[in-house]
Amino acid sequence: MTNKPVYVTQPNLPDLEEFIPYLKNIWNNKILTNGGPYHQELELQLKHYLNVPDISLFCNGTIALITALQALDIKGEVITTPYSFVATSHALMWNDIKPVFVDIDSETFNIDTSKIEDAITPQTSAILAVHCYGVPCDVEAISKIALKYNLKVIYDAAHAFGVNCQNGKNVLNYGDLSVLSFHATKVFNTFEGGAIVSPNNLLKVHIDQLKNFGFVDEVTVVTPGINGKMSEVNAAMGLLQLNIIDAAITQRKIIDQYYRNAFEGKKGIRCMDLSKQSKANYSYFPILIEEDFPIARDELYEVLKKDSIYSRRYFYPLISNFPMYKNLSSSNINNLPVANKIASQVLCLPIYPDLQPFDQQRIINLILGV
Ligand code: T4K
Repeated sequence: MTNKPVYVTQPNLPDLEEFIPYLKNIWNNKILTNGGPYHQELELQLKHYLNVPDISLFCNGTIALITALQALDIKGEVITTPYSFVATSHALMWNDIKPVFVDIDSETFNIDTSKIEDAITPQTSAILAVHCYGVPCDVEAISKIALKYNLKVIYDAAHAFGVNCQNGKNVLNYGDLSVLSFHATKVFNTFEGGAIVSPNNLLKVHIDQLKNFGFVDEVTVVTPGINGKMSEVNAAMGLLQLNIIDAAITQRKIIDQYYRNAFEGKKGIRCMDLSKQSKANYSYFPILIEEDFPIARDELYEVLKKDSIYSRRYFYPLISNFPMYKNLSSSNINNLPVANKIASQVLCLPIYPDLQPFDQQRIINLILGV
């Protein structure tokens, strides 16, 4: 008998019965998109839940990233991390901006702020940093550098829904803009979706124009905007997600702690340090398979796969090693030793609220049994 497959994640869904009345409403009023009532309600509720000045909903995080760069009129070169999902750098390429990769910190896996200044040139206009796995970047250090060199800061906060920094401050309130993803695989999902968090309403209004073809009113187009709007079905899903998000994060925390306890003291396995945040969302459970583990990371990946456990090597390969980036001078392996090493050791284990204790124990037993 083969084991039931366990994937790295599984979307957290509200009861289907709860979704039906929302669908009925959508069917009745026939407003499917373009800033309808559920869209407006979700923006309002998210603004309160996340405690942010302003928020604009999007069809996904990637279009939101592309739009955030346009909203701040970023050009030339942007300093960024190679250790992320490709969408981070792709958003730069879609804006004809050159990514300049800086190595990552070996503890947080986020951009190493001590290396940013060396990468700044007269063409540098911004820093695009990622709160990888929901672990906050060194936001204070990034703010200081940005101020000194007059750079804009955009945070790819795709993983950082509801996260607070070590000082208790909301991670989404740092930088000029923060971008969230509400993809099915995220802690908070709207099937597909995303958002930009703005520090003021002026910027939000500009972003809302950019995501709606540049329309200001029925006959006025002020900018070559894109279609980045979130539909009513996605927004309705978001409203229901808000009812279950706290319970989901609590359940993730239990799973996270169970893994940590199981791997404590195990030679060759390093778990992420979450002490850099006062509130975590436990969106991923990455472990590093270090040199003194009995087998290599890829072998462990195969051992799990053979038993229908589908862990993921987020983020391997590094963005800088993909064909469209590898010829950049900053992609050179000598410039990114830490990122290359972490990418070769990382394995993200299944974590989601519905992960059954039996399956989690199965994963742990397989790992500890090698
Ligand atoms: N910036 C960062 C740092 C990001 O991580 C991402 C996205 C973005 C920007 C862009 O945001 P979006 O434009 O996506 O909103 C997944 C996601 O597609 C992607 O959203 C995410 N990051 C990335 C880290 O992971 P894949 O290729 O690993 O997805 P996939 O389809 O293999 O899903 C993983 C597992 O999840 C599956 O094995 C099974 C499960 N799953 C997946 C889906 C889609 C489900 O159970 N149900 C589902 O509907 O990229």
